Amino acid sequence: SSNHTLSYEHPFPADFVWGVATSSFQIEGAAHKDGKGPSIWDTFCETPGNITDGSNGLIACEHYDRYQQDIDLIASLGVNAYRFSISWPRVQPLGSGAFNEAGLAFYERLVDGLLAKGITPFVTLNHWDLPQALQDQGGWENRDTVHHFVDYALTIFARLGNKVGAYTTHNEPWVIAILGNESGIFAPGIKSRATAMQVSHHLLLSHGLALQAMRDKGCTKPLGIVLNLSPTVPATDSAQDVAKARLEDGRLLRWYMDPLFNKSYPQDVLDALGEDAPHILPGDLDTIGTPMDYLGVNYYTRSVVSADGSWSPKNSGLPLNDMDWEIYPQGLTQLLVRMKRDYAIPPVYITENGGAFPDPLTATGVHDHDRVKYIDQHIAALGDAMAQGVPVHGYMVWSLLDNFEWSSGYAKRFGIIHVDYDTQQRTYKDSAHWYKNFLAHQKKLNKPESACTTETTTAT
Ligand code: PNW
Repeated sequence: SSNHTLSYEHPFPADFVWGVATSSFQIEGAAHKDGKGPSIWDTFCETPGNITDGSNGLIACEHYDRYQQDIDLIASLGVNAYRFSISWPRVQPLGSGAFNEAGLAFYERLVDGLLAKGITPFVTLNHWDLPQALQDQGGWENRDTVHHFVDYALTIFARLGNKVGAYTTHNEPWVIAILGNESGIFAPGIKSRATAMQVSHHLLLSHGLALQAMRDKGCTKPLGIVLNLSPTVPATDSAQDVAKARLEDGRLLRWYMDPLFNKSYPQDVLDALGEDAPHILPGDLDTIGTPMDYLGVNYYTRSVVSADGSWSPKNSGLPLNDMDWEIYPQGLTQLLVRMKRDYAIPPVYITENGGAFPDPLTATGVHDHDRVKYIDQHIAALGDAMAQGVPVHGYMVWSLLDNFEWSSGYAKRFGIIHVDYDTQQRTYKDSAHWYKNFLAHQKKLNKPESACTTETTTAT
């Protein structure tokens, strides 16, 4: 059974944000419904070989039509926050020009439905599904996209306004830039380092401009960005591995953290890029360094680097998940403590954490004890970071539902709630039961009068 007690030993503050997360393309389906335009992921799925199981986002979890049922599920967990993303081409089919009322109305219904249940909406504006029409004009490599994004952000703010608990500009700019435009394993499938780095610069620039524009229009809610981060360690202590790990840390973490917090790109990465470095206009770095209200961190695993590329997680000795990612909870503590040491960080939210595990649906449910253990250990690791003074304000599990796992299609399941893709039936996994019990226990710790022990816990 799910009898780990690690995380239960950490009393979290009463106002701590506990949530679950999803993204538009991965759950909504309804790819052509009510005027939605195509995104680069719709296009990417059409090329055989791009998605392992040949699937696409046409139906996904049918969340667009089942959103009320999903709100009820979210509420049943006892979380106080839900992180989701808005599909830009659903609200602006071509990414510029006319907006689509049906799309805007959908997200307004979703936000109102969450608020009615006391759940705070955390809205991500860009979780990768760029309108295809903008990609046809060069996508994020084209500086015009930056200004289109700001228009889109302002339209969302005009509609949802300060009802939303927090806005995120971009989810994981490293993934968009590097996996989408350097290795090309994600949409739009481009393989050019120069393009990737220009994309990363424009994502950061549009983030800063959107923050300024939204605040100018009266946004009082926390604004930030979400980065995918890991501690990056050398496979051996050879000088070559150590140097390569330093550079990869520069490309993953310092390339984003330095401009966001110190208004500069790391010189070692710029030197290594040479001709592939992005074009930066005067004033860009000031814009990118616009102060943020919070930083979102997605944490899954550590990153091990060898100069000759020979390292494999399979011989690391650590347990692996279904993606072959190492399970390394202490990496979350290490990462956060390092970030606090090296940067003047604002409040941090863990905006994604979780894992894919083989999850057979049996007659007695989905007994995903590996996921229970994973989540438990990572919440405990978060508690350890907070005990060392890292200002963490929230934690969200990836993901509410099994969903479209990008290049892996539906073959990899990250949900704490199982989805049967034939019937669209949702079923609690043991991890959902565990999370619900954990949250109820936290609530008890924070209400001493109703706690069953005589010890009292004071919320900070
Ligand atoms: C994140 N990597 O993606 C995304 O934000 C989610 O949409 C996704 O479902 C989740 O993590 C699980 O994959 C990533 O290879 C995908 O480094 C790949 C990587 C990192 C993040």
